[in-house]
Formats: sequence, C-alpha cells, structure tokens
Amino acid sequence: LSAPRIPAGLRWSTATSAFQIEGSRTADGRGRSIWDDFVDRQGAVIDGGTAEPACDSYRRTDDDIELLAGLGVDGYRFSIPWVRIQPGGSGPANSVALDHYEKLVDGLLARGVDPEPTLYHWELPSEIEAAGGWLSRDTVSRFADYAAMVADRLADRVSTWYTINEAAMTTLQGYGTGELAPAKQLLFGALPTVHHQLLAHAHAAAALRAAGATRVGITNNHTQVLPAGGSDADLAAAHAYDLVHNRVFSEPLLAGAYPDLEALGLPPMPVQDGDLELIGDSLDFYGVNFYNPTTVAAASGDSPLPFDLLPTPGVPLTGFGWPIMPEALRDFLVDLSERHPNMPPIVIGENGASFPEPGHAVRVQDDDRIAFLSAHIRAVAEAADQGVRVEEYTVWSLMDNFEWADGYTQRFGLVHVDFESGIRTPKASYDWYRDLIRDARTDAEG
Ligand code: GCO
Repeated sequence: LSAPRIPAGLRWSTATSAFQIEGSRTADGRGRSIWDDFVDRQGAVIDGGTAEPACDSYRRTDDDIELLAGLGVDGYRFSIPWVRIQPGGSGPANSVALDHYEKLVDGLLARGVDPEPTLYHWELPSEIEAAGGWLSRDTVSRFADYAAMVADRLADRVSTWYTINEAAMTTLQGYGTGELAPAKQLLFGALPTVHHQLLAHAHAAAALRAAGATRVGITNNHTQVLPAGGSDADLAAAHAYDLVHNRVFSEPLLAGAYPDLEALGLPPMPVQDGDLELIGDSLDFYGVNFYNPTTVAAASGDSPLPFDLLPTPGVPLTGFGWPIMPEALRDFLVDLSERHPNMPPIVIGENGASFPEPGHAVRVQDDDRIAFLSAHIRAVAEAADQGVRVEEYTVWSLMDNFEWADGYTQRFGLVHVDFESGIRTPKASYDWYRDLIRDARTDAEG
C-alpha cells in the first residue's frame, strides 16, 4: 500500500467514548442515562449486549494510556459522561468521578498525549430526558452547569475540548426514527433538538473558555449526499436530505443562520434573541466525523419522509454494510469550505470502519482497515491541496467496543478486544498507524 501524502503539520489522534468502553456502569455513584435505559430494554440491542463490562476501561485506564503512548498519537479523544459527574443531571459534582478523569488526563499528559475530552457522547441523564431531554430548552442550562463543573476541574491543563458529539445522530436516529436512545419516533418533530444541542454547545464552550480552554469545538456526523439520478425529484430529495443531515447543523455554527426549512414545509427552529449570535461565534475548530456517503432518491410509495435512502452502487462495503468511498470525504470537505470560506480549521473527529473479525484474542491482520484509513487520509490530503484547512485526523476507534444498538457485532478498533477475557491485542492497523505517525513527524522535522 502506498503511503498517502500527508498535509504538513497534521495532528494524529484516535477516539473512544465512555459508554462504549468503560463498563462499571454503577461504580462511584454513576447515574442512569438514556443509554442505560436503552440497553436494559429487552431486544433493543441486537446481540443483547449491555455495555458491561465492554472494554472495562473505567478500571483499566492505565492499559489504555499504555496503548496510546505506544501508538504515539498527538491526542486522545475520549468522553466524560454527564451521569458520572452529576448522576441525575443536576446538583453538586461527584468529586470521585472528577478525580477519575483528572487521573486519566494527568496520565495522558505524562506520556505526551493531549487529552481531548468530549462532554456529551450521548449519555443524557435519564432524569433530564424525563423532563423533556433535548426537546426542552431547559436542558441547555443544565448542560452548561455540568460543563462548568468539568471545566473548573480540568480546563487549567486540558486545552482541546469537544462539546457535543454527532448532534445529527441524536436528532435523526435518537428522536426522529428511534434507532438510538432515547428511541423516540418523532420524525421532523425531532427538529427542536438541533437547536437545543447547538445552543448547549455554545454555552458549554463559553464556560470552557472562561476556565482556560483554548481550543473548543463540536463534532458532527456528516455525509456526502449523492443524488440517485438526475431527475428534478431526485435532486430535490437529495437537497432535502442534505439540509436535515448536514446543513441544519453546520450552517448555524459556520454562517450564523439556519438553512431555509420552511421551504421544505418544516417548522422553524425555536430560536430566541441572541441564540444565533452565540452559536455562530462558538468555535475554534469544526469537527467532521465521516464514515460514508449517502445515496438519496425521491420518496417512493407512502413514505412519511421526502426522500429514500438507497445503497450506493458500484463501491465496496464495510462489515457494517456501509459504502466505502474516500473521494466522498474529499468532496464533502471541499464543498463545505467553499461554502464557508472563513470557517475555522476542520478536525476529522472520527473516521474508521468495522470488518468481520474473530471474537477470541488473536492478532488480526486487518489489511482492509489499513486500506480504508490510508485512502481516507489521502482524501484529506487531496482536500488540503484544494485549500481546505484540516488540523487533525482521528481514527475511530482505539479499540473494539460496544457499538450502541449493534452491541459487540461491529469491530472498529486498532486494537482487538476479546470481550470474554478482556485481552487486548494490537492489530496490524495499530502498527501501521504508529509507523505513519512516526514517519509524518520525521518528515515534518526533516
Ligand atoms: C459517534 C459514533 C461512534 C460509533 C462510530 C461507529 O457517536 O461518535 O456513533 O460512537 O461507534 O461512529 O458507528
């Protein structure tokens, strides 16, 4: 495999999220989140997995740090769950939980890895959901309070922060179609959750900066939308899907305004005076999590939605059945930065793939993952050649973990995890990424 051309000065990272790796769901006073409620519901998770013990990372923090140090990454993106800090979503901070994350942060710093915490990777406290969750504007100030508590403890030594992970998935699949927690099926009735998440991000960002953070961003899941055909109906459907998956999230942040939703017959966002100014001036970087393009056609039959999502023809698939099309990442980045010439630098907050791999501890020769990552890094380099400012690239994931409603069926890791024994075994992709980082650094210095 040929080495991709590397944009000069690119930072290299890898990511996890707490619910997917930690286990220890009741340790140290952790409260319940919408994901505890989801996994405890019979039949909700495909293989009956409960995220317990997952990778046992709450207890094996030192092992994780060792793996990261061996990889030589610049940064480690992990999440700090709201329900560990404020078990019910309000009230005083749980200092034992803060101690835990402080220890993780200090351990990373001691090994030369920048901690890059995410404040919200989907663990909404159940009590907050019961009070309306992201449909309610009150959740904004609850989240800002929590952010301030974490910032107070850690922002003196952590500079990079992600506020909210993949607001699009929470809106579309959490509140829209019900595939993810909190499993509401409100279709476009879910749209107010966009505004409340973006506003919560903006308030949290202010709290983080007040406590000393210097590099604050949000990361969303984005997809390059491919119209299935050239008909007016397909183009209109693709435009509608692009609005609700991509632009309704990116434009308030990057242009200070929502796209025209009323033209699609959708209700306006619950915006109050001053909200858009705050949201539009909240970023040091913009995170793009990218996995695949989406092919969109005009709705057929009696679909309640104005589009149909189709398989993307003519491309290979990951183990999840996701189409592999690296040039879609390049095109997405180029389109986004052409539309927003003054946007902050882009961080690829997640990129990766799952492939079928054995469950028992074994050294995996994952050439398919190496090819996937290599091609996507090349796509980032091509986008950079076309003037896109990309600051950092992050592999999802450091290790195999609990893939939400898909349980343990999808392995995304650079490190294999045997979920029976807990044994962790670096895959071939781990060595490949380590070497790529080392060579990129040597080139940059040379
Ligand atoms: C996210 C993602 C991750 C997934 C990954 C693979 O919220 O950032 O959903 O948690 O594990 O995207 O699907």
